[in-house]
Amino acid sequence: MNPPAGPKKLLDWVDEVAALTRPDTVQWCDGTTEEYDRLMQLMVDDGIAIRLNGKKRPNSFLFRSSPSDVARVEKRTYIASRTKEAAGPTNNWIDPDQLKETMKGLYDGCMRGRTMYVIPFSMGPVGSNIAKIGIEITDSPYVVVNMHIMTRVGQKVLDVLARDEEFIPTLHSVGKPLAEGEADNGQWPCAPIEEKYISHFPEERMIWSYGSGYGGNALLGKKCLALRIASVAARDEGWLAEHMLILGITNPEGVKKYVAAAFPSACGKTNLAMLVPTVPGWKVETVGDDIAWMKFGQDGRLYAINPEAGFFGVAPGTSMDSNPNAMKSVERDSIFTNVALTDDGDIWWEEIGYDAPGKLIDWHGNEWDAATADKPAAHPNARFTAPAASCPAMAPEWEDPAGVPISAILFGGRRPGTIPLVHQARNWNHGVFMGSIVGSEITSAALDLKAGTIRRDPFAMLPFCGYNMGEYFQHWIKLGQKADQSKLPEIFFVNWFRKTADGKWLWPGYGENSRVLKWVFERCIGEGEATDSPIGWMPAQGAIGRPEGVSEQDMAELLAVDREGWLREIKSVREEHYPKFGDKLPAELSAELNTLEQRLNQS
Ligand code: SAT
Ligand code: MN
Repeated sequence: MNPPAGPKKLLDWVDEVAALTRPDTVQWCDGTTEEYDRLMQLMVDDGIAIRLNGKKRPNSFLFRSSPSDVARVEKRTYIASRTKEAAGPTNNWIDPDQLKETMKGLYDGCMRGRTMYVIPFSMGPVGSNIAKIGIEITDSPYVVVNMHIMTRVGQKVLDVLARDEEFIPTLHSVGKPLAEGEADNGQWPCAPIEEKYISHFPEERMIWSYGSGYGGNALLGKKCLALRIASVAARDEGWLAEHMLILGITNPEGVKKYVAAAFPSACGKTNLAMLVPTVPGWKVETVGDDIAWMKFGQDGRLYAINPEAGFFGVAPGTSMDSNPNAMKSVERDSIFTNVALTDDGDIWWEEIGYDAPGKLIDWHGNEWDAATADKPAAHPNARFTAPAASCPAMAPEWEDPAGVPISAILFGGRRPGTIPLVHQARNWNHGVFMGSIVGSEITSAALDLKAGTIRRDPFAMLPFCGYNMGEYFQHWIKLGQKADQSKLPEIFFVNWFRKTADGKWLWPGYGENSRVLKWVFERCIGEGEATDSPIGWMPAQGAIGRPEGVSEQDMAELLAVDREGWLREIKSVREEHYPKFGDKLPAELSAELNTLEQRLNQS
């Protein structure tokens, strides 16, 4: 595709980047199938991509990244706002001028020997008033094909751009220029860790990424734009950009409600978004599995869109048992990164639901034998990229530009103790309090935190909030104050991860979580029996059906108020968590903490 006509500031920026990075050629992306096929063939020919067996996995490809480039790198992710305070206590900050200086040095000539691609993309249905347009410049064809799936790319986006000229510029390079005659030779190009930068300039609404080709470091529409930069825009414009899945739930009478839910990573967000209910007659449909952009509509209700168009899901652990809809989504037209390859040209990963069929090639490209292997065949953060349209569970209205009205918001984390299966906030501020204390218990000693401590991840936004997290809490409280109280979503705290003292799961999770969703649904329509408790509304006895294999005693434990545990929780929040936010912590949240304590002490 030739350079489009205008807008001028876009063409100027592209010229400026090309002059700095000096690619061999510049290519504008049109988002067509022809373009996708051509780039895939190019990468197959270069030995970067492997075409999978078309009979088993039609139109699908495998990539293997460098072992030094397998996940987002939070250490190298920066919020370069004008002041350190604006970035807040939980983000890495560098002065923006200094960071630009450093990065311009790295970008200088960094695309030599490569093609520079210009990708016009829309986050959200093209033309939706909640959607935003971005341009990603990248020297990675892997990024282009992933962006084809994860976002909406192409001419339609340029048409909108020609009209309102607004776009978010995002610049990406793998950071591996090629000398004359040099080629990648099948090696994943990237820069060493200390040269990687995932940088955000919130005031300018701009993203610069260098040195990594993987996931959220490189697909800049996702965490960088749709969360970090969008959260800043949302604060300024009075809406919400959240790390939340969106699902629709329909009761046997055909009434449908929408739920948004935030969980830290490794809590099964994609599984919940695509859940197959065990409760007869109920249906769950997917609107999104990772990000929600929510705006108040004219009618005072909160409407959500999924800004993405595909799934970038963790492969290991995904099976016909844990998530049949995800398995069906990756049957064709998918990209796999760092999974294992079978000898008949298909993919395999740990806990895919069947044994490795004989010898495999692992994610390093080496032979792997289940009988002798001491390391997994797929990287634990191996991913599939699949079009949302391939998922059988998609709600028909998932691309509705108006979004879907949200009735309930769930927060949750991995908490073996204290937090019950579900409880409901008394009001909006109490719900914001719940979001602010979200966290998961540290299980692996790999992190230099003691096992058993809680890694707080408020709103599951800690790595994704583009500004001061204390101000982010304030923003949530302010939106609630301004809204029509009767139209605000109900807020719930859920926990699928309770364990017994001897380490056994108390709750089966997966499809059985529909029992909790059913109660949430019923609470939203003024049904669903609840009792008042010191921590909020709890399901009345019998209000949540008991899954097979869960004893009455387990059920009672799952739905009890653990007074001692909550008092410890309060202490930990008061002494270790809230002080991080200093005077930015809203007084409303300290007040909620005190109220909770009083109610527990009176109980
Ligand atoms: O790599 S992504 O940021 O897209 C996914 C994740 O790490 O949550
Ligand atoms: Mn995520």
